[in-house]
Amino acid sequence: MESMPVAPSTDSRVARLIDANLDRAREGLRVIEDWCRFGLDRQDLVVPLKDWRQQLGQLHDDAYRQARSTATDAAAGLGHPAQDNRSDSVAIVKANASRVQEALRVIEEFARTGDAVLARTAAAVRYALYDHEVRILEACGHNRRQQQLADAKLCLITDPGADDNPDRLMHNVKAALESGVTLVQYRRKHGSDGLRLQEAQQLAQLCRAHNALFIVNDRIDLALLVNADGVHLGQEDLPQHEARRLLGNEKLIGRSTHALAQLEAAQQEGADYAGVGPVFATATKADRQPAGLNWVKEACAAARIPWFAIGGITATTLPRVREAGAQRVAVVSAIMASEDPASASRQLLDLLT
Ligand code: TZP
Ligand code: MG
Repeated sequence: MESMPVAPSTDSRVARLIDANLDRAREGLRVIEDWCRFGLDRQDLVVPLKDWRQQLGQLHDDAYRQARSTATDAAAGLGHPAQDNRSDSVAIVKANASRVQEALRVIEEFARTGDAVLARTAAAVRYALYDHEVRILEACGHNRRQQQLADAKLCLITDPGADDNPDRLMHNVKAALESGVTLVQYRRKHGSDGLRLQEAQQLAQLCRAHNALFIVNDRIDLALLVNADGVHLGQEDLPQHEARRLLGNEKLIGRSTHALAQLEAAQQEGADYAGVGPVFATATKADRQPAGLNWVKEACAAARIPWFAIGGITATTLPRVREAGAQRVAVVSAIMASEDPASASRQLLDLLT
């Protein structure tokens, strides 16, 4: 936007106030912008922030700067205890968005008569920032989950198997979480939705208490109902774009892949992670031919997103899967069918470090 001639207020107190709030707004925008750039790696979120910062910079007239006098500002350097509690990026984004919104509102009120262009710009940026803040906070949630997913080496899938016992389900998942498992996927192909909802709710709570990610297989509706961290979809489930529309921008979407073209499609469409299998024959998926270790090697060469080898993986077969290039694996039976799910989990985690 072209810089317009400014008619600075004849009242130096107003000029000083506008100067302070332009600084505030520009600084706050820069804090948010740098997190979008370096923390989230989201150029698309950076662009409007930079534009707003520059618009305000161009309207930051010398007349305002000349009124500046920090030395005589009675409130200079005053902090607030809340500033010390901003430990995470979400809190920093929220605090700075509020700071910018407040500063812009002050500018709007006081510039209206003396500098209509500045007042209008402040109003426009303030409104646009309300929506942009929501998008940034969604990106923060997505980014946090992606980081946590990338750190996870072992995914426990809770398929109940032949011995479908709800107590055992909870007991085994709890044992796995206590042993260091940080990613759980709820999968139930048989049974009622009432049961699914109840189990998913309990597991979501359990995972939250252990700071583990909780993903729901197949069911976006259940994932939303229990506020899960994401969904896992197969080749025959909803396409990525539609799944994303339903699920929102904060959550993870995983996709099962059985061949290279499927993995390439999944990552091109924006899946957050992939399942790669079945590596070996498995009773959990008896209908599917194993794809073997060659598929793991191929996936390893092509993957740009985190991926989990799956299918017949046990402490015995895992070393070969690792040798083929897998850094992450997903298991059902190796933990769910184990007499000692805690030590089974620890053993698998040890083999993956
Ligand atoms: N997808 C490919 S193989 C498989 C799924 C869900 C089942 C893996 O189960 P197990 O018992 O770990 O072999
Ligand atoms: Mg499915």
